[in-house]
Amino acid sequence: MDFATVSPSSDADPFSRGFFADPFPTHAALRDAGPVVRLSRYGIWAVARYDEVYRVLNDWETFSSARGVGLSDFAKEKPWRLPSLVLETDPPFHDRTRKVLNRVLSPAAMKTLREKFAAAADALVDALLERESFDAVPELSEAFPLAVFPDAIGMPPGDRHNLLPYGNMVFNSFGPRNDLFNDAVRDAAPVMAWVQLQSQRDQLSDDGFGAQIHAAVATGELTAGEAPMVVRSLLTAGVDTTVSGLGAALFCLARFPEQFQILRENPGLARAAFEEAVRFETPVQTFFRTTTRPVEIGGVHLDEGEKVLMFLGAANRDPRKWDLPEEYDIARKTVGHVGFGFGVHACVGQLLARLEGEVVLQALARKVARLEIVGAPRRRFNNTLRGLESLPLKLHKVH
Ligand code: OVM
Repeated sequence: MDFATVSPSSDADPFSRGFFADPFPTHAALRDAGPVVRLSRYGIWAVARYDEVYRVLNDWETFSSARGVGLSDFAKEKPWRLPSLVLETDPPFHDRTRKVLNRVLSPAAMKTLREKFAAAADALVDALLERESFDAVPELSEAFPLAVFPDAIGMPPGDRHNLLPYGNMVFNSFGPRNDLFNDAVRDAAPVMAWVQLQSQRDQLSDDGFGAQIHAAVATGELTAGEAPMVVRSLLTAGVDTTVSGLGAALFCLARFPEQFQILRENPGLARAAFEEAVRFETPVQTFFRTTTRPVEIGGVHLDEGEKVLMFLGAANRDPRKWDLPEEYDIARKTVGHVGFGFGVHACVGQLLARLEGEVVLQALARKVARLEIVGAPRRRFNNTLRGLESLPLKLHKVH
């Protein structure tokens, strides 16, 4: 029997606005179609079940990142930007840059930031409690990372808002060259130049993540040319992701008010509440790999050099893995979710993301009686990120 002729196929477009508005029926169809599915529109393979997503994430030797983690195959097309020295690489090269980032973003490093981050979250929530209502996307989920992350990097003041359009471009660039990508990169040049400038040693303070990355030149871990590129990775991956994660958590806690009450009774659950929001909404929805050899997935044969799309969001709601996956439940055991990926490329900033989520949700748990959605939430469409454009919110004070 020729498995290739019977492998499941779908004409779904997972980079269309209709899909982004409601991806869940398509996620379910792709999971149910089989362990691996051909996406006929793009001539690629896709995995949407938890077990297969987990397998692909954990086998970097077969499922390479070095040919790009987007739709574009760097072996066939010129990369849109200089490839990342960490995201778009394989071991052993990958491990050298990764080791530096592991140290810079280590548990010990997080400890030095916690008090500052918690004070910033308290101040922001206090200010928002004085407002009749506000848009929680610009004023909380964007404002908080922009208030703490550039300082942690040691960036110069000014123009820090550029981090948002830059991230939007890069995360769109992992998808096809559709309108979302073209619109995002229309005025890319000045923002790209700005990011490159911010990554230089002389732009960065002496005490931030940026300086710590550049210090790896003196120890021989990075070359002088590599250090700014590794700083660029932080500037790329560190803002839009946490913006989507915080937005996800706020949207979850507003839509599941009983869960917010459980959090209020025990603010120690803030970290768990954030983690469950990362599972439930999966801010980074997709990444690709490229096969380095012929391989079988669930009896289906894939050739060498095939792009494989991993639906992290579908895996995080796979009923084969999760009980009541459509429920936002802050008491759930979320261990194993793939919202931060898994394996050698698992999110290197995940402790920083969790710290940001934890301090914001702790501030809300302590100071706020109820979150009320006071207008129509709107989604922000991006080829990779699932997030919100607008979330009109009112915070009710504790009396
Ligand atoms: C990087 C990079 C960019 C986007 C995402 C990411 C999720 C890393 O430039 O290294 O990780």
